[in-house]
Amino acid sequence: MSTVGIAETESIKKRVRACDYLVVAQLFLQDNFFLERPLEFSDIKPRLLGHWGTCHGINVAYANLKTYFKDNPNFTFVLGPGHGFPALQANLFYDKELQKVDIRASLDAAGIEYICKNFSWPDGFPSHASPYTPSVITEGGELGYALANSYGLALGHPEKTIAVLIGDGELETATALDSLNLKNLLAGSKNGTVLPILHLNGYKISGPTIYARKSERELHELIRGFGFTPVTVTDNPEEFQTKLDEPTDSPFYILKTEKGFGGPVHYHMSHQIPLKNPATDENELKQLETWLKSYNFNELFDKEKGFKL
Ligand SMILES: Cc1ncc(C[n+]2csc(CCOP(=O)(O)OP(=O)(O)O)c2C)c(N)n1
Repeated sequence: MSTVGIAETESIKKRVRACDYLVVAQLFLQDNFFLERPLEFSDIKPRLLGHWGTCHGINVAYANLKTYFKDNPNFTFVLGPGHGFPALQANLFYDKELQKVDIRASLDAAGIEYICKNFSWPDGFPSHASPYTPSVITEGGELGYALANSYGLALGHPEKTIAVLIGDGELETATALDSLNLKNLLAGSKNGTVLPILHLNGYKISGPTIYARKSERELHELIRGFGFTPVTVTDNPEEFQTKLDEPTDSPFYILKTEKGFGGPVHYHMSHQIPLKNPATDENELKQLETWLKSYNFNELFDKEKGFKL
């Protein structure tokens, strides 16, 4: 059984909802961040640039791992797909990490307006993780290094636990795939623990990923061949927490999500911006408003009192 109770799994669900909302708000909105009036064309950023598809899964992984390892000061979360930056930014904001380096990112209404308006904006935040992002150690655009970096962080630090989220497209890079062999090099008590998590959302940009097209048996045997034990998790926090808590020799987690889950489409078309013209197309504007409202953010956040999680 998981050491995390019902109250905490409920709070994980709420945190994921809040961060999903903050992702969509960052990608699309330049005003009306709390939907206090019907959405208008002028509320939408003139140039939409960023990635939605991977973000729900990142929010799920972040919320579950941060909750499970909350009492471990030596825990680090490493994110491979740096294009999922709006999700990383939402979580850094939520954990007040962003505020430590930028006081404008305060955990209140003004802070939410600040991060949303300035995402992918001239002189604001970039669209990908960058050296301006707290704790980022390599520029976020190039896939492949997350696992190698994680083993590097663990090297000579037995006290450390590093969970690393690797995209299923990312694992197709030679760098990421060969980095699985680092497990053998770094075995032993002098180094920390690396917990790889494959984000199996099925697509890389417009194409299916190889790992999502393998049978479960073939994928599991591949993972076992590298010396890990495959453990499948979904966005259900009760299950995720229980699996994290199960004693497993060298676990390799497989997080199964639908790419773009929660948005208007759940597949490769959701990789970047799933609605192209909400600033000019009435129908798309309505779809965006329905999407934003589906998170019921006002139930999670009060402009006066802050988050109610
Ligand atoms: C080395 C490298 N090759 C190609 C790209 C272009 N690229 C950006 S996102 C992406 C797809 C990533 O797929 P995945 O890792 O599965 O992430 P997700 O589907 O969760 O977005 C690719 C190929 C890149 N950023 N880096």
